[in-house]
Amino acid sequence: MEESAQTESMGTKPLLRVLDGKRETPPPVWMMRQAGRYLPEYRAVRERAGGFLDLCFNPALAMEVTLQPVRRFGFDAAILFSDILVVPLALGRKVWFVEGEGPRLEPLSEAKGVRLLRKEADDKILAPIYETVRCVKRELGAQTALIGFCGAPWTVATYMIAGQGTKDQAPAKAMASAEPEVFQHLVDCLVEASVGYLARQLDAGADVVQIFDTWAGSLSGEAFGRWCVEPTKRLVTKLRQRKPGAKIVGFPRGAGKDLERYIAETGVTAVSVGNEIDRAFARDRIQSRVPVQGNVDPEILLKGGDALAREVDDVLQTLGGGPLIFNLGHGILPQTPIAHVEQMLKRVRG
Ligand code: 1CP
Repeated sequence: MEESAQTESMGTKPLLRVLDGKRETPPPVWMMRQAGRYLPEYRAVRERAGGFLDLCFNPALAMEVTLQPVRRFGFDAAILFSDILVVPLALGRKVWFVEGEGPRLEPLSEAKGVRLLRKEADDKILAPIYETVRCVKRELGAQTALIGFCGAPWTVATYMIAGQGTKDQAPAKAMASAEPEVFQHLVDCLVEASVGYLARQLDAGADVVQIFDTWAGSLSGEAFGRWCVEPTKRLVTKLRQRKPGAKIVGFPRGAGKDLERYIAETGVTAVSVGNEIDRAFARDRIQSRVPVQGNVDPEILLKGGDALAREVDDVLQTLGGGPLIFNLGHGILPQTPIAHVEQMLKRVRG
């Protein structure tokens, strides 16, 4: 019963058809960070909610901000409103957000702290997020896909070790090279917790999940294999053991040419490509193997005008001949005018 209902809904959602390897004209569109500060209706809810985490853990309000960009722009997908740092929170770490600055965590600088980490996330803490997924799912139209997500083990580990965002991920890199077995334990905990977290989002109704490896670009060579590719591969494999056929989009931002290795080894269904990726390379070496999502430059979306028109046309001309999910190369910038998003959509949809 459930199986046939799922197959039926897959047939009607353009984004899921692309993930099955089909080409759609026009391509389905959504934007990374599509719920956020550039929207006045988001800022209004955010003010009502109190802190950022209060918003993430309030299913009624999180549902509302998840749906806002879909209502306003008719995007082909909604992305769950939450954050990658709820996983460390569910692993028992302290996490908070400083207004105007960003996330803060109690840093994990010592081996002892890492060894004491639990492997299982506390599902009681994450329950409101699964409730948000169920609520959003009920409200979405038959054509709109629901995307769940988590951070990749490497990226989440960089925040857990440093206690905040870092330019070059130096604290995590230092631990990974000085005490690789300690760092491996942290990554292993994150793989386990993330498998459970994504499986529960899929159980609650997410159609697809995305793994954000925002800081993959700070790894190269052997370290890229050990801390980006290998944990992602394990996450994908274990998730599919629990949820056979799960659709998984990988986003190893900044991976450059290592993207080939990432898709060959991790088993992700599709990849989201950042702005560093040459579009001809993405077409010839990546899209020939898996569907591609991306990669309008958020800085050009901010500028708008002719530059934006050229950027949209270039994505469509280079990548529109194969399975493409039209998106940005990274999150929308908060100062972006709404009119530029409208201009982009009009150009994509004709
Ligand atoms: O007060 C606010 O409104 C804070 C801004 C904000 C928002 C809107 C944060 C803080 N997180 C979010 C939501 C969020 N985060 C989503 C929601 C869905 C959507 O895309 O609309 C998603 C997918 C994320 C994922 C996320 N959080 C990533 C990976 C993607 C990326 O953008 O690279 C990362 C690195 C984070 C950590 C984080 N959370 C928030 C900030 C400002 C940051 C980055 C901080 C830093 O590196 O210093």
